[in-house]
Amino acid sequence: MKIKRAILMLTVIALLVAIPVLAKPPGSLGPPTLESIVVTTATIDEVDDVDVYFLDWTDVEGADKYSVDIEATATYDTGEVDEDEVPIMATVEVSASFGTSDRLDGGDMSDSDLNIPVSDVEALLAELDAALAAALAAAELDPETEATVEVTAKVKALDPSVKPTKRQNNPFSNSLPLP
Ligand SMILES: [Ca+2]
Repeated sequence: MKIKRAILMLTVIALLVAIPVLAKPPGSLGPPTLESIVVTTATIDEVDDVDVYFLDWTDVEGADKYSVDIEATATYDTGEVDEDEVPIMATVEVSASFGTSDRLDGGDMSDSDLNIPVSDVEALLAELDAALAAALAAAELDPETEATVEVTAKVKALDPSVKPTKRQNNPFSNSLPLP
């Protein structure tokens, strides 16, 4: 009986010690000022005859506005294999940033959602195509080499009232694939 209680107490102490450590991700420049976000929704919608990706995420207390990064990644086979005969893959990535302060839907910049025009994402994919072509050419690979393309969105909360404001060290959300 006594042993059980001792183990329980040790567990409680371990939790108390672990929490402040977990609050600061390793390698960060300072403590994050705002908590991270979970992006819950990425759907295609139509607003005023314009096709948009509708992104929705969890509210963050104290957030003045939010920044959304769209990342497009192409993964391709380099035609080479490692020592275990496993094909060596390479990736090319491009990204674009959007912010709730640029929203055109009449909402508030602190609203935790955003419409991003599909045409903006298509422009990013065109950029990715060009970057992929350049990478294939540099590696002297067949320009028709097939690539797997994934587009994801991630969000972070911003609070410009916090000084210094130069680079806000808030954590990014999960990366949610766009449909
Ligand atoms: Ca929301």
